[in-house]
Amino acid sequence: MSATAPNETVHQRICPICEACCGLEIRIADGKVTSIRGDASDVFSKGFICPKGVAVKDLHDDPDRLRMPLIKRDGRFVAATWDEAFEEIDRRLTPIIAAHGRDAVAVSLGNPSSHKHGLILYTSKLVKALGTKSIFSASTLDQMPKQLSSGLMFGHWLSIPVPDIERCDFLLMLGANPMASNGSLWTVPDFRGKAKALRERGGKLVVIDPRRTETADIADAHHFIRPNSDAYLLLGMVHTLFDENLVRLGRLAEHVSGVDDVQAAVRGFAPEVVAERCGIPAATIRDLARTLARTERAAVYGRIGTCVQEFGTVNSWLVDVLNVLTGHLDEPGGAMFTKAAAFAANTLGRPGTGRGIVTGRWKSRVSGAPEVFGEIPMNCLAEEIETPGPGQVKALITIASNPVLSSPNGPRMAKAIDQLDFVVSLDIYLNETSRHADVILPGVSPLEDSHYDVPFPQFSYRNHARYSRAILPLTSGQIPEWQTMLKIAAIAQGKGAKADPLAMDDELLADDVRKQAGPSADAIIEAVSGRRGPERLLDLALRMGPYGDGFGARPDGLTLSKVMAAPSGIDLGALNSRVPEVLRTPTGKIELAPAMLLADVQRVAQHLHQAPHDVVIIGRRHVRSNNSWMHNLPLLAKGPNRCTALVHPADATRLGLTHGGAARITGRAGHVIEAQVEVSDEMMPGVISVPHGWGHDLPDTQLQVAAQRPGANLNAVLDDTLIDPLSGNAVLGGVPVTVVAASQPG
Ligand SMILES: Nc1nc2c(c(=O)[nH]1)N[C@H]1C(S)=C(S)[C@@H](COP(=O)(O)OP(=O)(O)OC[C@H]3O[C@@H](n4cnc5c(=O)[nH]c(N)nc54)[C@H](O)[C@@H]3O)O[C@H]1N2
Ligand SMILES: Nc1nc2c(c(=O)[nH]1)N[C@H]1C(S)=C(S)[C@@H](COP(=O)(O)OP(=O)(O)OC[C@H]3O[C@@H](n4cnc5c(=O)[nH]c(N)nc54)[C@H](O)[C@@H]3O)O[C@H]1N2
Ligand code: SF4
Ligand SMILES: [Mo]
Repeated sequence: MSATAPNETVHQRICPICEACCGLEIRIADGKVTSIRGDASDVFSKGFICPKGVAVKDLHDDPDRLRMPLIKRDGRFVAATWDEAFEEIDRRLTPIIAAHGRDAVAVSLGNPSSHKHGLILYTSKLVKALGTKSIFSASTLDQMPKQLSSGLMFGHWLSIPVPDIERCDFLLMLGANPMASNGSLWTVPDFRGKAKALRERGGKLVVIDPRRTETADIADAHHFIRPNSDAYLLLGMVHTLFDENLVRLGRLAEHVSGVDDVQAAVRGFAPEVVAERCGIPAATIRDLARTLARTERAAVYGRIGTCVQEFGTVNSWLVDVLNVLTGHLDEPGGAMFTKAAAFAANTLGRPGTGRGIVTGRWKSRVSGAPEVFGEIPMNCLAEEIETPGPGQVKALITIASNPVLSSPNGPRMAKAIDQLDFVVSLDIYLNETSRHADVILPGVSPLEDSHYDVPFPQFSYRNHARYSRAILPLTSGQIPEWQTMLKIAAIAQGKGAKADPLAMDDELLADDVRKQAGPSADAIIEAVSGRRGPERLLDLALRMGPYGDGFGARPDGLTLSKVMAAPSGIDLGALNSRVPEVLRTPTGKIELAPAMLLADVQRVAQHLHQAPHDVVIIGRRHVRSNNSWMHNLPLLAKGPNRCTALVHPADATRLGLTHGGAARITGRAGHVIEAQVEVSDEMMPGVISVPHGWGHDLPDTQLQVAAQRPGANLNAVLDDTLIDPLSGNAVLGGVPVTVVAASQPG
């Protein structure tokens, strides 16, 4: 913090909105934000920022943002004190647990919970206190396939390699649009600048996407791909590597097992066989494989477009199979493992070996979906609520989660949530999901909260440690979200509504440290005793982490105080090779051919000759929007209608759609949405695109700005029966729909 004008102060603050984790420079005068811009001195993001970072001011000022708990009485929300809210939760939740058991309480975890340390660090404590197996999250609408494939190959769910873009000379990108999303499972602020530098040094960026995206526009080449068919392209590329003798494991040779099994598995997938299925010519598939193999510094990166598919886990696996077989995994300029300063499981325990991962420790009650990373697929939540019998979900706690708009068959989800006996939402808005709550507990404004990114430094293009202090004091009467989580945890444990969250925090911390640190536990507990809550957990994690002071063992090492003293962050250097140290597989090898994935290749083979659907729908992202919840901020809401249906000219003609007219889109379950048509050859023929997160026209919400231009909910027409059976991830792209002009009888 430093002063400029007499009453203006300047603060550094990491943006909590998306995975780019940009440093913001925020000016405050008289308790109000006067400006937000990029923090040019931030060691990691170097001044880059997008419009959503600037909109943090609108978020803080938003009159619709909740600042007091709400309790539903006789069908209407009334403002309540925190004490009343917790008493209501105790009064309603405790009998449900007693009567129906712990699994009857489901938890739905949403995207923002991974961006707030108070939420992410306390989720496991709340879940443990609840003792429920009914855990659902946005992970199964997003990246679970990548987590599963990485877990199987490298031994931990978060050991996910990222392109070393600053040294890369060929980047093949599938199903990602970082020009709009600013990167995902890859923390890479200013992707545009880094892509430009790559091309200026003679490197190439190639994009595979059913839409010619903003990222395709700055690439050297773009290839349309039939949605849901990346597995065929990737198998064709792996086949080419073996077929043309291009496999070079390099340094990794002694650390990889299963190469022969992969070779056998891809035998039936020559480029000439798969070309028609994926819509990419065989010559192009071969050429991509050759370029990848022959470029010294190259990487393949696949993101959400490759995950939200029927073969999401196979796709995610094949991306890294390509990186390994071409010698690009763990090499500079290739796909590398970040070494985070705190909270990374792949820096803990004995290096180079571990327990690996397992799935299916339990199964979902209704459709028998295997547990993955402790979760049941979000696509199973509605049926778990609807289907009677022992273990039926009777209550729901949503934490920064809006499944009514974000999960497929949203209308069914809304109806299911409505039939629950009790719902608590920890949320900042009265929106499409929290309107179903009996109690809403408001989260705090990011400006009133401190910040340290827990997951994203594990996927960053460079190693770094950055902490932000709270800039403004808590609104009077408000409580930090980590304490709210502990209050609910205490209620779930039968300690009642009056339990002291600080005392509970002390107890939980002492238990954890004693389990991990054995004889030195007391000294460690004492050493961090000056802090509470997330800060204490962070100090512990940093000091025990790979750059930490080890509580005196390495006096020059990191502590939270040191990180706090650098408001624009500490740079910990470029990515370094980490194999074998990073591995946590039982064999200590990179498992190139996990049995579960080899078996699933059979399923890919069975669908090889599947004919294209008449029209399939995919989503898209826009830089001025963020999933379902930023449409109430004036700065982002202004400008043209963004919830449009993009349609290729040939499809428009065929379907009788006109530019500016409306399309009527119907999904399998019979739900219908209407969206304004934008005719554009940026779409692949046969594919239309509507962004997700819209549909703010549901009654009883409090989103005044969003309601003026509600848009349509893409997820109303998506199909919640479509799933990647391995990871439980929802299929959100390539879903067949019927489309007619809106004026036609539907
Ligand atoms: N069709 C389709 N559907 C998709 C996707 C897609 O690409 N296509 N993408 C999927 C993906 S990747 C994701 S991650 C999910 C996201 O879906 P969700 O996980 O449901 O997350 P959001 O839509 O971001 O909604 C966030 C919720 O958190 C609340 N919130 C915001 N800030 C805070 C805060 O500081 N504290 C608290 N307590 N609450 C807060 C918001 O009001 C909102 O209710 O959507 C998925 N749905
Ligand atoms: N502005 C903005 N930024 C965001 C978000 C946001 O909503 N808005 N959401 C955040 C979240 S939660 C996430 S998870 C990340 C996601 O970050 P990204 O993965 O970069 O997400 P998208 O921009 O949706 O890009 C996915 C691309 O996949 C393409 N695609 C669809 N189907 C297929 C297919 O079958 N094969 C291939 N190869 N491509 C396909 C789509 O056309 C799209 O261009 O973005 C984050 N950042
Ligand atoms: S890209 Fe935008 S939303 Fe994402 S962290 Fe940076 S400023 Fe925030
Ligand atoms: Mo996401």
